[in-house]
Amino acid sequence: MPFTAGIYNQFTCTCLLGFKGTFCEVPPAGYKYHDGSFFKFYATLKYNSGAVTSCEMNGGRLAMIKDQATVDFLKNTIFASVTNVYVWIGVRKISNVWQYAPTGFSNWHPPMEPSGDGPCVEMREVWNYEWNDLPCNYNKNFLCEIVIP
Ligand SMILES: [Ca+2]
Repeated sequence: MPFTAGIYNQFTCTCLLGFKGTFCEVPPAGYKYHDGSFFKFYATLKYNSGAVTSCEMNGGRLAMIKDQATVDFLKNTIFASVTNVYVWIGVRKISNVWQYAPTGFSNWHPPMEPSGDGPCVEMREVWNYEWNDLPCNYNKNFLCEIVIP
């Protein structure tokens, strides 16, 4: 922690939604940090639209996976104690074009995905967290991300 309490008392931090502490260093409950973002797995079943709303209400979005290191973090940390995960992520097909994180990273399950089932995307534990496209009106758990500006 690069801060020392008490020597910066000439200002007050305005925290992002859900963050607390003198320096807003305390994330919302259950969120864990990796490489510029906080992630949380929600073990609640929702349609994709409901998952989007839940993430937004908590100050974030459905998670965008930007690289393999993030996949490894999720596997080893966020999903370490969860089994049989089918989880909505934020990748979407809009006007027939897949919208990825700015890195362009994708993690489709070979050889058949994306198979054209729908514009929403889940990660599947049984596929080593590779991706499946599917319709948005399934009930799934979901993964939210709060990006630190
Ligand atoms: Ca599919």
